[in-house]
Amino acid sequence: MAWCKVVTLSAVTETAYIALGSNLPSPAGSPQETLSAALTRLRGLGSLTACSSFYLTRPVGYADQPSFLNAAAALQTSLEPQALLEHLLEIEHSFGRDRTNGIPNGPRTLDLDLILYGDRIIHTETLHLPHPRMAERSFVLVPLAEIAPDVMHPILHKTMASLLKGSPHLEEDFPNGTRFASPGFASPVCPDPVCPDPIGSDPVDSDQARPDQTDQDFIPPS
Ligand code: PH2
Ligand code: MG
Ligand code: MG
Repeated sequence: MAWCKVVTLSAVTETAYIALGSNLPSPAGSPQETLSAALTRLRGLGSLTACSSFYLTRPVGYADQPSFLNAAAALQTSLEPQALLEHLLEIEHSFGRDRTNGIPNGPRTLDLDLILYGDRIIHTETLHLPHPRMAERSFVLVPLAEIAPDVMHPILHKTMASLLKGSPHLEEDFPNGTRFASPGFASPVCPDPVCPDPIGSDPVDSDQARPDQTDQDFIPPS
């Protein structure tokens, strides 16, 4: 009699949301090429189930630097949060991220921030989930609400769409004409990302700008 043993491998997975940002050229090329290449690397950490358009955004927190390109991705992964964070830091490093320039919120080749990991609330020395500043950062909320409008913030108990609605700096951080999109690029599937021309063109109202931000700070990345 033959014995047949069936082994079912079922790793528990969770959906993590990652915010991507770049405003300096990296070994992969322009910020656009960097974000595309970073998304490809994220595919190695699980299943990339959604990625947003790329958005050109004003620098927040430290104005004297080029505009950022920002995006968000959903990653279904069996990696635990701390392990995922370490992979994200390693990817940043491989794209030339230099953490020694000492400017808080300063320019960077690649920033990969772990924003949400399911509904986990975590506070350790190296990791805070949900990301503590996500609700005040429209450069995080806009791409996130594009791919996950109904996902709940586990502490504020609001969806990404409703956090975005209440976002205080939306207009000035997103001067119109800063959304890069292509048909089929956004959620739910992630084809190989291609970034075509920006859409929209209305200029930003400079009266709306925060004191730390002026129109001349808005320099599209090459
Ligand atoms: N990241 C920061 C600080 N400021 N501003 C924009 N527009 N986009 C970013 O990704 C960003 C920022 C720190 O991580
Ligand atoms: Mg960041
Ligand atoms: Mg970061």
